[in-house]
Amino acid sequence: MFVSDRIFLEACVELAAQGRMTCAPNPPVGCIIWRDGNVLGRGFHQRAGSGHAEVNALRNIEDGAHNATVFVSLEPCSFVGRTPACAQTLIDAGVARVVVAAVDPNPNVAGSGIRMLREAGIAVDVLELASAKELIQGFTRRISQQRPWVRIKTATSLDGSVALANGASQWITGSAARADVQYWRARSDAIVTGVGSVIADNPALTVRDPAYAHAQAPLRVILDSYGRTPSNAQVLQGQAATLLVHQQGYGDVGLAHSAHVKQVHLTDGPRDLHGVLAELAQQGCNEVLIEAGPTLVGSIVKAGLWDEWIAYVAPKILGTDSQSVADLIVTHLPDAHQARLVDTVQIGDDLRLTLRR
Ligand code: AOF
Ligand code: ZN
Repeated sequence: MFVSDRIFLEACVELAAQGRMTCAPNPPVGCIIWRDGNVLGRGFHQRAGSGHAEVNALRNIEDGAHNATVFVSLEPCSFVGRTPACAQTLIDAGVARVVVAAVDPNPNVAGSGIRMLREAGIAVDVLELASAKELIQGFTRRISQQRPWVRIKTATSLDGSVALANGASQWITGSAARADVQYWRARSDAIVTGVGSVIADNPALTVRDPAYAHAQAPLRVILDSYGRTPSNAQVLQGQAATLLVHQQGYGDVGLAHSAHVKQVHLTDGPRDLHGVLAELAQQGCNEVLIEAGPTLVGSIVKAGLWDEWIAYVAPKILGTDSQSVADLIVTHLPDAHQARLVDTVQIGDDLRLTLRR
């Protein structure tokens, strides 16, 4: 191992992030090929079904990658899927050494890519970089737990309210915070909300910032037990796909008027949050964003089904005649739902907290 291995791998992680908004359901992956002090090629995985990072990095090397060192943020795959096995491609290219930042959690790979390379006489080092694991956290959740990485987004007053008791809620946080939400929408594979929010706020749940024009439009998911989504709701319009989740026996009338709108029925309806998340995982969602009111946020917290929370906090006080961000009751302090603060940043006049469980 060399001191520079880590630096190259961190660069691979950065490269991989370029594919983050387009590569789902596949994980983002970045690859750098190096020989005799020169970077020969670099590549990232852009879209499922198209070239893997390693293949894209090899593509433009004129005299081949013989004896080269390959840095890659994820273990090279060992199976022929939509594309040929990268481990075999690297063996065929005659590379000397492969440095991997994370093992592929896909049970079809799970170490077998590394094994293939070693059996072919290639030196392989696995560094297990935290940033590389974080990069694929959604993919890992889906592949190993059959549910996506669940990220809650809320915008509250300083005292944790999302609205006044009379329902007035628009623009608690400022325009910079609202613009920042576009990033989290763009990197999500689905945006989930409840029908109550659809009726009250009529959100479009789309990515509109031109900076993310290249992003795959996230699936809009409405938890709507009894089919109450108004037929003229914004979430049913536009190019982005929408999924309505109903209870068995409800919600069939008059909504499936567009090729972009699909309906799914769960036996216990959307209150079966495990069922909802399993359905989204089934549809290839690695990361989902919950943009919902207190009822849904409360249910997710009570069920312990969130991974990350992006909390925008405005320096405003709404007082007691207002609605808490999460509809739940805690009677004993030790029973409080505990989160871990991982990042804080000021965005415009507001604060953005990133929390993990
Ligand atoms: C790699 N390099 O750049 C990526 C990998 O359906 P396929 O053929 O595209 O294969 C997808 C699987 O390949 C995916 O589930 C994951 O295990 C691995 N992703 N592997 O060697 C890459 N994106
Ligand atoms: Zn591959």
